[in-house]
Amino acid sequence: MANGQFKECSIMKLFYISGTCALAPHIVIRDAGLDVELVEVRRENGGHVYGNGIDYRRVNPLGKVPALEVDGNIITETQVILRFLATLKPDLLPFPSSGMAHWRMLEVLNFITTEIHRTFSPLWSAHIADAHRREIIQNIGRAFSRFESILGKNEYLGGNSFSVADAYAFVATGWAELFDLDFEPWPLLSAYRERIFARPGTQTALREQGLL
Ligand SMILES: N[C@@H](CCC(=O)N[C@@H](CS)C(=O)NCC(=O)O)C(=O)O
Repeated sequence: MANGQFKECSIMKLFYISGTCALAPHIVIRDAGLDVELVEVRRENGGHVYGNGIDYRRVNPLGKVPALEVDGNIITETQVILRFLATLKPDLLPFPSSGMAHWRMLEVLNFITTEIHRTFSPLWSAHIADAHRREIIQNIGRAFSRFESILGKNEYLGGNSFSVADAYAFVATGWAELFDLDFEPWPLLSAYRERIFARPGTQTALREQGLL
C-alpha cells in the first residue's frame, strides 16, 4: 500500500491513556521499531489534559485517544492509525493490498472495532442495567468464538504473520479480564493472547504504560 507523502522518518507523536485502545498503536510502534514520541493524556477535572495541563481537545475535540500527530497532521480512529502505521513498515507489519487477503484484513479490523471495541464501551458506565451487561458479555463471547474459529486455521488473525490486527485484538480482548470474562471456552484465543503478550514490542509498550 503506497503512502506517498509520509515516511518512516516523519515526526510522530502518539497521544495515549494507559490501558485504553491507544495501547494497540503503541504495541505496533514498539514492535516495528518506529520512532514516535509518546504523550500521555491524563483525565483531570472531567476533561483530558497532557503536558503542562494543555487541553487535549486541541488535539482531538472529542477528547478520545488514540491520536497520532504526523508531521503536524492529526490522525484519529484506532483502526486508521493502525493502517497508517502498517504503511510505514510493510515488511514488519504486513497488510495485503490486493486479493481476498486484503478483504479479510479489512473485515477482521472492522470486526474488532465494531463487535469488540465498541461493544465493550457501555460496560464502563456505572449506570448500566444488569440485563444489558449480561447481553453485552454474551455478544462479546460470540465475537470471541469467531476469533476461535479463525485461529483454528491461522496462527494470527490476518494469516501466519503478526499484523496490526493482532495488536488491536490483543488490547480489545484483554478488557474481558476487567469484567470477569473467563477465557476457558476459547483456548486458541487464550494461547494467541499469550503469544502476543510475550512479544518484545508488547512487553515494552505495557511497561511504558505502567501496566507491567
Ligand atoms: N472511535 C474511536 C474511539 C476511541 C475511544 O473510544 N477511545 C477511548 C479509550 S478506548 C477514550 O479515549 N475514552 C476517553 C477516556 O477513557 O477517558 C477509535 O476507534 O479510536
